[in-house]
Amino acid sequence: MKKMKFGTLCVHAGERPDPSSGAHTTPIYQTSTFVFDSAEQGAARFAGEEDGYIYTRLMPNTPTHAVLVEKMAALEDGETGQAFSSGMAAITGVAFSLLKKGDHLLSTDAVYGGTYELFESVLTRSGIEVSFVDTTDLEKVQRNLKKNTRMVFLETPANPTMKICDIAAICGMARQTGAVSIVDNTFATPMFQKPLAMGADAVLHSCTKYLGGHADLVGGVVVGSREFIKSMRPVVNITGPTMSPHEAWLCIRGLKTLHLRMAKHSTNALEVARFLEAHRKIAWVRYPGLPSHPQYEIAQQQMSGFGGMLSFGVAGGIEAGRKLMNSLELCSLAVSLGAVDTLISHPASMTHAGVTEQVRIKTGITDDLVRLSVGIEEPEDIIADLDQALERL
Ligand code: LCS
Repeated sequence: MKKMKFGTLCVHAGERPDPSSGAHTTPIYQTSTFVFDSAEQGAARFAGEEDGYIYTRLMPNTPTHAVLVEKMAALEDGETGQAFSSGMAAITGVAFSLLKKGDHLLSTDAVYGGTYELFESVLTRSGIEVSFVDTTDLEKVQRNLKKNTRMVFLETPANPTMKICDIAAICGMARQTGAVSIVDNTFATPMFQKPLAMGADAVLHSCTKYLGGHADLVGGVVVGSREFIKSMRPVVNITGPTMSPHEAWLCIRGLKTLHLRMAKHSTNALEVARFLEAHRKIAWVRYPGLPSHPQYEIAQQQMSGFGGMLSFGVAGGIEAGRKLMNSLELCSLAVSLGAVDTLISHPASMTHAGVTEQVRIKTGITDDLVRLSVGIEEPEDIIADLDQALERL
């Protein structure tokens, strides 16, 4: 059958009637272990000679997880995937599967604060060399690739600066050096950006965000080739970053409407971005769908839509920004993103508080930066809320 369109894959990929009961909707396999037919079968599964379930911590976890990763592999154009208990667990799993003492990691400089701290403190403490590079500058990327560079990590659009880097160009450079390239696709989702098709070796997500979509689960997922996912088996099985079957089920449920939600997040965010850009009390706005975005052209080339995230600065700096955040009535003052409702936060004092001021300023996470995760409410209501809060400044 011809490969189905993205929205159809969101609904159908991975789905099948449950083999044991015929249940139409994937059951939550809430079990910690699986019964073997024989001692020989148990031994064959442990030896990797036979596929099948063993124990929920061990890959491939449970049939609920299997549906989730099959759906995600279809959406990202990958072969298979692995679910994790959080986005951070997914990044940790990939990093420890690929890197050992003496290896070098090149990462986008402006990444989610947790990712920055993992790379900057946990990995370096393990004897791994890390360079944070402005990946919007291809020359800088080339200059920082070394003989021992084993992993290149890109986050694009980046949290919260919305900086965009050229995935195809950088993955090509990484390949020439013999490094594996990984893209955090949390902000764009596979609806708007397909890193594997642009040359990445693996793509990962915080499922907590748009994939789950309803701010009711914490999870992560990695998608790539069968070989890549298999290579993570020792670290995944031993360290135990298991997603719970219930979270896997919630994520499957969320993914069925990903295409509808992302379309609305995106049109809403563009309207909100235009409103903010035209407002006299707003100093600047960063949204990849606005021609004022510094990497607008790359965004046009490698993204088919621009998602629901934007950042802006209020004239009057952080004090005015705080007043704005405290005056909102519809939008919730909360971290995380990708929920159906609009969330607003202040990265310098919240998600990126663990990043030193010097690094924050250097990477563009300025004190006046306010981050907005535009929800799927009607845009007039989001704009009216922002407008009344701006009027109070
Ligand atoms: N990657 C990106 C781009 C993220 O924004 C986050 C979390 C993660 C990975 C980690 O995922 P988690 O472990 O939380 O599932 N970003 C957050 C944020 O901006 N606010 O709260 C969490």
